[in-house]
Amino acid sequence: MKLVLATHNKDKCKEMQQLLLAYPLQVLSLDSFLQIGEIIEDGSTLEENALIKAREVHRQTGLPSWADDTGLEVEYLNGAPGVYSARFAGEKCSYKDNVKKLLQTLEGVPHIRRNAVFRTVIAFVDENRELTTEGFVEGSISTLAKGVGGFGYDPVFYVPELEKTYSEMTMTEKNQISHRGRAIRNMIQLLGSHFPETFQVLEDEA
Ligand code: ITT
Repeated sequence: MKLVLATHNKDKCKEMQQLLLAYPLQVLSLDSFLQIGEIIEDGSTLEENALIKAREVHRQTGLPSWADDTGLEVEYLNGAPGVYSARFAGEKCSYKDNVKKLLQTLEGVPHIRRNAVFRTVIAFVDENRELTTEGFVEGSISTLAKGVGGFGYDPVFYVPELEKTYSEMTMTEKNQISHRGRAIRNMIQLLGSHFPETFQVLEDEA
């Protein structure tokens, strides 16, 4: 079975590919479909945006498509940047710009008020179905960036259970516990009932 990852974000792509490797799939990225340019994400929720991306890539390729929309919800900011996480510091901003803006915005805010949730919605679209699943992780925004791995807000997203930021984890470690890892495993389980031969849940994953 072919599956197109409907994202222009190479970092998200790598994490998704790692978890999909175990299944008999031909995973394609948008590098194989250069005609697909930027997709306007004008939904007001992660679910709407994930579906917009998966539908558009399915429409243009005719293949089963899988999209991820992710947001960081900071309690002190009433859930911002949320669905606007990519553009928190402005259009065309870098990961660093976003992290800098977040740390500046939370300057002086005490630890107990820095709670945050990282949330991912995965959408799968083919000619017969539209499916979505979610995964989230509760953590907090650290006062300093820490670690060298990951991408985006990873250097400042602190996971209390592991006592480190996402950037202090390997990709495998992050995928085991992350918002994206959870959403992906939920989608694999759901697809198991639609495509049992392809998405059998592996023994040690169950
Ligand atoms: P696509 O829409 O092409 O998939 P995107 O980068 O715009 O790529 P999102 O809207 O889902 O993707 O992500 C919003 C931003 O949130 C993203 O640009 C990163 O800055 C950040 N982000 C997403 N997943 C993350 C993760 O696992 N760790 C840290 N930051 C993440």
